[in-house]
Amino acid sequence: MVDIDLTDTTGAAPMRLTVKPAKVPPGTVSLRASNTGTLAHEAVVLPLAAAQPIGKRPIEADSRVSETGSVGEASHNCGAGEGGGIAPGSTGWTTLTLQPGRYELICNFPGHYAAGMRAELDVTQ
Ligand SMILES: [Cu+2]
Repeated sequence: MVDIDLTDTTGAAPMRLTVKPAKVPPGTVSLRASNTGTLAHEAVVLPLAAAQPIGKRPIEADSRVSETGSVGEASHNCGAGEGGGIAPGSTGWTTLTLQPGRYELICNFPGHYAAGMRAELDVTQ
């Protein structure tokens, strides 16, 4: 079980996405994303290339980043998988099978990635 905290400061930056633990073994991984902020948030799991740093994805015209290659997300309010966002005070979850590698967990609501909502999850033995 990986716990993800999604938060903001009364709708403003800094916004934060934190992951605990930040390192898990490969295989079945359950993600539980709790929104302790004041806006809707989500957690999307994107692979990272070997030397790719977190926080450097290009911001597109809609103030979001590309989700190409996404391996899953927790964005359903009080439910599993993909949805319209996790409301303040609620939790969303998903269970994924993760191969070894580095992943970046992000909130892709417009502007939230740029405002700081990203963290690394390492999947390794
Ligand atoms: Cu967010």
